[in-house]
Amino acid sequence: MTKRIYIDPSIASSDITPESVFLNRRAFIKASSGTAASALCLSTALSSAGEPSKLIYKAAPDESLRVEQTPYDAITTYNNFYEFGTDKSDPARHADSMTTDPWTIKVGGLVDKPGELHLEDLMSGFDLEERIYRFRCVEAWSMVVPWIGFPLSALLERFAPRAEGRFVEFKTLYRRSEMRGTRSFTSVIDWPYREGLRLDEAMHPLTLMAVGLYGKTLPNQNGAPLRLVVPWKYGFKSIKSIVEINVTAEQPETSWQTLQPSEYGFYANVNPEVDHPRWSQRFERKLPSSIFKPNRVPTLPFNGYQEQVAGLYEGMDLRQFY
Ligand SMILES: Nc1nc2c(c(=O)[nH]1)N[C@H]1C(S)=C(S)[C@@H](COP(=O)(O)O)O[C@H]1N2
Ligand SMILES: [Mo]
Repeated sequence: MTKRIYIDPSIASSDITPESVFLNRRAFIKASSGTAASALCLSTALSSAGEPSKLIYKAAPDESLRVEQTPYDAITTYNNFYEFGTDKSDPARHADSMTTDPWTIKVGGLVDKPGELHLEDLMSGFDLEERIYRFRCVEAWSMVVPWIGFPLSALLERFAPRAEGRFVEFKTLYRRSEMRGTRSFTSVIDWPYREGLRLDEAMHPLTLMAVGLYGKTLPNQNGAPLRLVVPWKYGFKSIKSIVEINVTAEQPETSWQTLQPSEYGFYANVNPEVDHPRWSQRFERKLPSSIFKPNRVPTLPFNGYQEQVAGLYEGMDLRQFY
C-alpha cells in the first residue's frame, strides 16, 4: 500500500526532498545486513526492482533545522555506544561486529497483546518519516540529525498498553561475542544497557523510533536497526539497538541512574539551569567543533522543545527531578 504525502505549503519546493520516496523492503533489509553496502540510500531503493512498500518523506514540522544539519561524517564517527568501547571513535571502528539481521524486539509487560517485532516489520509495518532534531549529549556536545523513523506511540499502540501501565522500559542487545566493550575489564555498566520513560513521554508525538538517518539505514554505531530518540532529553536516554520493550507500573531502573544517581537522573530533560555536578550545562559544543573553532552555543531549555513538552512536567520541580 502506498500513501500520498502531506507537504506543508509554507515550505519552498526547493527545500523538499523528492516528493515520493518509496522504500523497498527487500533492498532495505539486504542493505542493513552488515555488508559493505550497509548504508543504502533510500532513493536508490526507489529505482531498484521489487515491491515498493512504504512512502517515507513527509515534510517534517522541524524543516527549518535542515540548514543546521550536522555533516553525516560527524554524526557517524563521534559516538557514544559503550558496548563497543568508551572512546568516541570506538563505535565507528567496532560496531560492525554486531549482527542486525535477523533482529527481534520483544514487547511485553502491562500490555493486552504482548508479542514480537522483526526487522521486516520495522521496515514495512510503519509509515516512516524524516524528523530533523537537535540532539544534546549530557557531556555538553550537540548536533542536528535528520532521522528517519516513526513515532514510538505507533509501536506501543499495537501492543495495547493497559491502564495500569505508567512507564516504558527499554533494553539494548547484550551479546558479548559481538560487543567488545562489554568484555572489557574497565566497563562500568551493568549490561544490558537499560533506559526508561514515563508512558506520557513515550506517547508524546516528538518521541521517535529511528531506523535511519540522512535517508539511509542506521549505521550500527548509531544504534541499528532500531533506536529511541527523545530530542528534549540528554542523549543517554536515546537507547540504541533495542531488543526489548516493557510497559511497567513502577519507574524502571536505568543504566546511568544506577551507575551514578547524583549525576544522571531518570528525567534528564535538557536544562541550562541545572548543572551537572562536574560541569555547567549552560553552553554546548555544536559538532563539528575543534579547539580552533569551538562552535560554542547556549543550551536551550528542553533543548528547544519547551513549547511542545513543558506541559508534561507542570508542577514538578525540575531541580529535584533532573
Ligand atoms: N545501548 C546504548 N545506547 C546508548 C549509549 C550507549 O552507550 N549504549 N550511549 C547514549 C549516549 S550517552 C548518547 S549521547 C547517544 C549517542 O548517540 P549517537 O552515537 O547516535 O550520537 O546514545 C545513547 N544511547
Ligand atoms: Mo551522551
